[in-house]
Amino acid sequence: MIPRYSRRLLAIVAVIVAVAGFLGGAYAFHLFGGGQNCWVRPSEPAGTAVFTIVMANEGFNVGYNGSKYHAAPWPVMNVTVGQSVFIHVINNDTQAHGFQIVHYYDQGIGGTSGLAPGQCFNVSFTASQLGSFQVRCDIFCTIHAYMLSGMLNVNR
Ligand SMILES: [Cu+2]
Repeated sequence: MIPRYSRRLLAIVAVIVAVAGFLGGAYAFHLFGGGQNCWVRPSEPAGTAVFTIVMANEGFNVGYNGSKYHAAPWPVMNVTVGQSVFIHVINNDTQAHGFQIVHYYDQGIGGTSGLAPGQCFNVSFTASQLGSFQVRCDIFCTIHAYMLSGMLNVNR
């Protein structure tokens, strides 16, 4: 027969394990505040031009979608005039970055503080004006040179 004090101990351990499991699960599935998983692919209505831009600073992702390893312009987003555009921007770096599209999104993400590390943001608009528009980081960062040559082409 198990002594009473060990049964109590066992019960306490079981409660701790259950609470820890719940909290771990809740954290993993983003049940608590600030809750979105940036890596979930956005679903938008058919006909929308959907792009994902990853800001990163290591491996093959230095800059915007690996822009360090590509000739300018990069990344290039081609859309048709009048089309709805949806750009999912993810900051996978450990520093803040900006994201600005000249004419279409001059205010940038997060103003002068940019998009914080680990955060994501959706930029959406209708591409109503023809032309090529620069996509760039509009705040100070250590890899700024790799984040100035993005291009949005609004084609006929
Ligand atoms: Cu930057």
